[in-house]
Amino acid sequence: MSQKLIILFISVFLSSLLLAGCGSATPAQSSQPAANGQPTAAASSSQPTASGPDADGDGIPDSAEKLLGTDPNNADTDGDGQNDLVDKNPTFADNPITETSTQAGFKINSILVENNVDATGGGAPDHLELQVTNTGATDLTNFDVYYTITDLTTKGTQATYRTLPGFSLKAGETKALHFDNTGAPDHFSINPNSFYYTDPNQLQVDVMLHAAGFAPQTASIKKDASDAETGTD
Ligand SMILES: [Ca+2]
Ligand SMILES: [Ca+2]
Ligand SMILES: [Ca+2]
Repeated sequence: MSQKLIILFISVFLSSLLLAGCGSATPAQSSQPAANGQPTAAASSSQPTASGPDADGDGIPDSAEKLLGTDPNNADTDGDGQNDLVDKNPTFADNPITETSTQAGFKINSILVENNVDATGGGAPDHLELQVTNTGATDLTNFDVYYTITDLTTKGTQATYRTLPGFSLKAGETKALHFDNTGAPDHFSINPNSFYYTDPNQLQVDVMLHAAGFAPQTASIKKDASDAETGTD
């Protein structure tokens, strides 16, 4: 009897241990994957909304920059010196160009916002492009640009200021100046979330180009609604 009882007690004890083990193993297993898998997955899937990738380190996740219309690759989208996170109007800069010189050192020959072509004459993706000629006898450097993009339907305007480091024009030289995100020489970055790329309405683009010590030059062009590739603008 006592042996049977002992065996019974042992078997009950072991069974209860096993049951308890199973009982605790089940939650442990469900919490283990939850700890090893779920939370990781949850963390990575919640990251884009909680913090998410922030390519330019301005404190605004890339996904939020898209919603805000700000540049995920530029901490100061409008170039006014204020970080996107603290800028009350991060897509609109006041024009800081205060040049007083009236000497015309260069001219803008043409402005394009669509129907662009590459160097071989083949079609190139739509982008803002200026063709500029140095009309003087002095090499020009220290260019900067201020451009506005206005939605002609909603009348909303985005305004950007940029210095153009590396862009220069020798006396008499003609060059194209591009605003896109190819990173090629004489190509300067543009906000991929700007009206230019996201707004299907007709847009008005106004550009002021400036070289230090010379009169700013301006050019304007309309970009067709819905990105229609019509006309020769
Ligand atoms: Ca950012
Ligand atoms: Ca940014
Ligand atoms: Ca800013």
